[in-house]
Amino acid sequence: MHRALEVSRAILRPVDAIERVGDAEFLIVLPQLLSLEHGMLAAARLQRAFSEPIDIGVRDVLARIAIGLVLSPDHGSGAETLLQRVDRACTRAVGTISGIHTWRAEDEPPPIALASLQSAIRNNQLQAWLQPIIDLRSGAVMAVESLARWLEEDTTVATPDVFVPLAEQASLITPLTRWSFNVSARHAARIAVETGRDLKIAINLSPHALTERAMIEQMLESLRLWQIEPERVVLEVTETAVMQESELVIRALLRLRELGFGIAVDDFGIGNASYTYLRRVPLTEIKIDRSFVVDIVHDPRAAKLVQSMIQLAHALDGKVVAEGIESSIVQQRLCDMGCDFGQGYAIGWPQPIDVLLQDPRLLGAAPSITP
Ligand code: G
Ligand code: MN
Repeated sequence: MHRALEVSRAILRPVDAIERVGDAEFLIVLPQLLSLEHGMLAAARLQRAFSEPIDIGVRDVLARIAIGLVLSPDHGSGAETLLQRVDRACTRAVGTISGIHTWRAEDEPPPIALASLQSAIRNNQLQAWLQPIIDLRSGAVMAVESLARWLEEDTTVATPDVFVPLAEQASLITPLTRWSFNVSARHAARIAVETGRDLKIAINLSPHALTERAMIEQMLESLRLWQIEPERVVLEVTETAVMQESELVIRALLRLRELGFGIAVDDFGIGNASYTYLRRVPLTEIKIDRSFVVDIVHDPRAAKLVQSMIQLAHALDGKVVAEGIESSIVQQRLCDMGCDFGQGYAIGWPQPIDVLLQDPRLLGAAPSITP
């Protein structure tokens, strides 16, 4: 049994349930609590137990734990709401001295209003940040992925995983896509001027937008304006999104491929991966989802799956990009497995273009294999 489970079990009541829900994350359910104070007492006892060094066989370790508390029904009901709130409380707890935080309504971010997204697009409050993608063998930066950021006075209003679905529901996806494509093309042009290198630019596309009449023409127009060849642009589409879409999307992708664009299957492995789909989409790249990548070092099954994704991409004459590389060990392992390209926090964060342009690796200077 996990050592943390043992320590906790000794403190909890027999009716309490504890479950490991992540690498170092545990969910504890305390039924029939008399009051929130009893929950806080349990949290304080757990804190105390973990403040002693734990003997893990080879040596003693001192763990610092963060505890988030949520009380049902006072703070909400339904498993999904409770889990989401306890997760938020935990994140808050990390930044406190006691390491314990009880959920409060103020912890929830305010819901974003559609009108504000609309005006953010119109008034240029969105930015396209860039994350470097390197050749895993040489370490040289080969491409950048353009990632939308919605910022007001240097604080993030919302991340794309929140505002892109919102835009999709509200018919804002076309103006959002148009904006994203234009600004990415402009960035690519600036990189070419300032570095003298033809880096590729990867742009995330919502397939909904592709079915819009005139979208492809507008994309070509934008590339002409910035003097970028379609061959330098990789369009990233998620597999789930394409699967849900019609014949129209596949047709648009075929046309884009013919025009010279690269087509990447984004977040590969977590959607409706279907061989039918792989057979029909004219892909040039597969981007392995980070949920597989983070696990390759300690989970042999994840490693085998990643290995087979690499083989699959190569068999289809495509390249493979690993997403979410957060350590140099993972980076090295992927390189050994024959993965072509990689991106992730260990290689480079998404950054505003002005910051990215300071990165010496962009100039093709001595590539560093270990970041
Ligand atoms: O769906 P897509 O793969 O395009 O999502 C990219 C998102 O992943 C961006 O919001 C970016 O900030 C984030 N990201 C980039 N590198 C890493 C990483 O190494 N780890 C994690 N957790 N997220 C990352
Ligand atoms: Mn992407």
